Amino acid sequence: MDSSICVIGLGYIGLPTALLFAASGKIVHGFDVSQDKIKLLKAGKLPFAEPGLRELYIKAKKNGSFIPSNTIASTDCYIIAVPTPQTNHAADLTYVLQALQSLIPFIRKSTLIVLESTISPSDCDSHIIPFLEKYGKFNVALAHCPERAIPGNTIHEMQYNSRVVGGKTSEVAERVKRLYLSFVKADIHTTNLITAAACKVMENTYRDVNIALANEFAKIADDLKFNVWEAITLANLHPRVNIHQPGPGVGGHCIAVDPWYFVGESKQARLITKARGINDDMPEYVAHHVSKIAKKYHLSSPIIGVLGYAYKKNVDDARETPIEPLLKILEKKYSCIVHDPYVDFKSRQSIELEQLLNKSQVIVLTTNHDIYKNIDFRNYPNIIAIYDLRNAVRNSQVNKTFTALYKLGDGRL
Ligand code: SAJ
Repeated sequence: MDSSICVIGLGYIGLPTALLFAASGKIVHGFDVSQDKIKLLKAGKLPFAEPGLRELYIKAKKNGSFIPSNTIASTDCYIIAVPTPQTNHAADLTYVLQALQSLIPFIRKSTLIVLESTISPSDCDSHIIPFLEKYGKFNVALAHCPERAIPGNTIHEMQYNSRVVGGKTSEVAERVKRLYLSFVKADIHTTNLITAAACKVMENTYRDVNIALANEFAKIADDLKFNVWEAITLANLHPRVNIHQPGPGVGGHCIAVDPWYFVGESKQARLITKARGINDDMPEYVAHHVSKIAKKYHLSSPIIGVLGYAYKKNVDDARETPIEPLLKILEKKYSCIVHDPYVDFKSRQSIELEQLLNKSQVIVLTTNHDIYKNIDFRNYPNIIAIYDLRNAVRNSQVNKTFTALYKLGDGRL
C-alpha cells in the first residue's frame, strides 16, 4: 500500500520530502503550479540550493522514481506542502484549499491526504474537513504531519528529527507513520489532528516567548546596571534553566509568525501576545540606545554602519528581518549604511564591508555572521562606538582608546 505518492508543492519542504521518498524507493509524482519550476526539474536543475538536495535528486533520477509535472497524477496518497502565509492572526488556507480542490476528482475511499503546511490548530476540523465534505468526500484519510526542519539543514533534520503525525483516526495516523518510516530514522509519534498542529505552533511559540524573556532581561539589565550576557550564561548553568539570547527582535517565517495562530484562535493567549509585542518593540529600544550613544559622544549627524541584515547568522534569508524596522527608525534621524555578505538586496543598497568600516562613526552589529568575527576594528579609528546586539564582538577586536564597545543589555547605556 502507498507505493506511489504525489507531492503537491515543490518548495523548500515539498521538494526535499518528494526526493527523500523517491530515493527510498517510492514512485513519487511531484506537482507544482509553476511551469518554470517543472521545466527546471525536468532539465535536471534545482530551483534552490539546500545541502544534500542535489545528491538526493541524482539518486532519485537514477531510480527513475521522481516524476515532476504540472498535472496531478492519480495515486494512493497525496502530500500537500504549499505556503500558508499568516493573515489576521490565522494561517491563510487559500493555497491549501486550491490544492484540495484540484484533488477532488482523484479522491477515492482509500485516498490518503497528508498536510505538511503549518496551520492554525483548529484548521483541519473547522475548514479542511468541512471543505472536503462539501464535495461529498466524507471518508478521506486525512492527516497532518507538520514539517519541523530548519533551512540549511533540511535534509538531515527531515530524516533525524522526531515527527508528530495527527490523523483523523488512529488508523490513518498509523498509516502515515508506516509511510514516513521509509525515510525517517527517528521516532514518529501519532496523535489527533488538532494536537499535531498545536504541537508545531507550541514549539515555535516556546522559542518566541523565551526570546522575549531574554529581551526583557536585557532591558532590566540596562536599568539595574548588570551584564545580561554574563547573567544568562551563569543562570543557564542551572540544570533546569535554558534562557535564550537577547537580540534586535525575531525574524524568519516561523517563530515570529506561528504564535499568532494561538492568539487568533484563543482569548487565553495573553502571555503569547505580550511576548510578540516585546520582540516587535526591540528595534525601537535599540534605536533609542543608538541615540544615547550619539548624544554621549556629541555626534550630531553620525553615519551609522549596520552589520548584518539577514534575520539570523550565516543565512541569506531576510524574511521578517527585524533589521528592516530598525533601519526605518534610525533613518529618520541618521544616515545609515548596511552590509550583509549573503542577502540579495532588492529594495536597499548595500555597501562593501571595508567601505562601511571606513565611513561609519557608530557601528551597530545586528546579525552575528561568522565573517564579522574576523574584523579588526583597531584598524578604523574613525569608529567612535560599537553597539553589539549579539554579544559577538570580542575585546581583542577593539582598541578601547579610540572606540567604545557597548552591548545590548550590558548595563552601560
Ligand atoms: N533568536 C534570538 N535569540 C535566540 C534565538 C533566536 O533573538 O536565542 C532570533 C534569531 O535571531 C532569529 C529568530 O529568533 O531572528 C528565529 O531564529 P531560529 O533559528 O530560532 O528559528 P527559525 O525560524 O530559523 O526556525 C524555526 C525552528 N524551530 C524551532 O527551533 C522550534 C525550526 O526547527 C522550524 O522548522 C522552523 O522554525 C519552522 O519552520 O517552524
